[in-house]
Amino acid sequence: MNSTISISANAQQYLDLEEKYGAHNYHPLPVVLNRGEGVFLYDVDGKRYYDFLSGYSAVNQGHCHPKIIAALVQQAQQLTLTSRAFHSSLLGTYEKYITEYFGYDKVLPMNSGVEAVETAIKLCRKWGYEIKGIPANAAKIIVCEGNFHGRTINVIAFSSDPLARTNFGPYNPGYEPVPHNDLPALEKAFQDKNVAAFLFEPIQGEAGVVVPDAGYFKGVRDLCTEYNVLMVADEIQCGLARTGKMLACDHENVRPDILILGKALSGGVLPVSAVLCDDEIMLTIKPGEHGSTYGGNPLACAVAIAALQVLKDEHLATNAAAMGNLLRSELEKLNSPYISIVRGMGLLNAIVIKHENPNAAWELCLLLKENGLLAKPTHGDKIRFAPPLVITKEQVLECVEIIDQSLKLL
Ligand code: IF1
Repeated sequence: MNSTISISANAQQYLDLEEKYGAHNYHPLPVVLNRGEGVFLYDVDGKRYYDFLSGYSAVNQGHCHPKIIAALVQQAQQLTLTSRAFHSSLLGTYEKYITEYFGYDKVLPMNSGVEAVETAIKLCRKWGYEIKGIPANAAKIIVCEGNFHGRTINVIAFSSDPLARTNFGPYNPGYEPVPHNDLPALEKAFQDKNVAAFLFEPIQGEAGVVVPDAGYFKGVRDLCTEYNVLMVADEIQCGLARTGKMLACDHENVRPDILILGKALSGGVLPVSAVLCDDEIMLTIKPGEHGSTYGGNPLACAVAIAALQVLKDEHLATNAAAMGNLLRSELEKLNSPYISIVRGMGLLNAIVIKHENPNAAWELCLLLKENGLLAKPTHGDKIRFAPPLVITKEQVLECVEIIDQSLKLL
């Protein structure tokens, strides 16, 4: 096996600009993209790739979906931002649409995913003090080991990933980790009367697509109800049809007390996130107690309505379920000596690579790139396979062929 980093002089010039003028907070694959359409990305030399990352599940509807772009362009020519100092004709319309779509009393619109997570944490604490009666400043939030909820200084306080938290201290208190997929550990943590909430990803994405045992979501729901703890589902990555249901929690017909959405809420067009919950929780935040310059802006509202409508109109959850089953079964049929595990739900999948070379996952991603498929390793030996949910059967089979050919070169 040899390193297969090949990049054109044309593309190299873009890397050089980033190297010189940009922060070095990522280590991207050596590819420079300038166009996207559906499941495909195109580099500056016109080469076409299957996108098996989907912007970390932000592009569930496919790149530059025409209906989402049309909504963006139309609204962008009319009104993009009023701030929340004034009302806009779009906000209430969007709020009605999305709360009826997911079945909650209210929504608090934000921008990035981590802003929505921070908002949910603030709601949990407010509810804890003002409704549950937790003593002032004593509220605890239970989180999962291996979590990823974003990169703000508060959220990394409860990250278990050294990369995400080392040398960013001091770390905010008030969080206690338990293993994901461990109901007895969760119930033990709930013995503390100061626990306000349990914040978790139904399926842990960054940890390498960790799918919990059947019954876990239902077990979490029952424990949260029994101990009067808010069940907070971060569905920023696993939601919005990605796992073969509109929400990952839908696989067990479980309704979180607080639902956090982001990423594909805009179809990859601009940052849009949202926190949904019922009045008892949402109305603990009073005017002036929380906000955001761009939160709920008319452009985001128009784009989010279009993005959500596409998920339903194109039955993308059903397609994700079917194509995910096909992808996993075809990958298993390869019987590659280098794949130790194939796992996932819907089109949120990962393979675990076993190879004497610790860089094998990265090397395989370079080979996949050469063969026309873009994917990225996560935590060393895992590679996420998460194409846009519009992928067809023929395209899945072509991608499996690319993966097979690349594995043989490893
Ligand atoms: C990066 C990871 C994925 C998320 C969940 C909240 C957020 C994310 C479940 C925050 C964001 C992104 C962030 C991006 C890479 C990507 C990622 F590798 F970082 F962990 F998807 F797994 N909850 N995930 O997955 O949303 O503020 O970014 O909009 O930071 O490198 P955000």
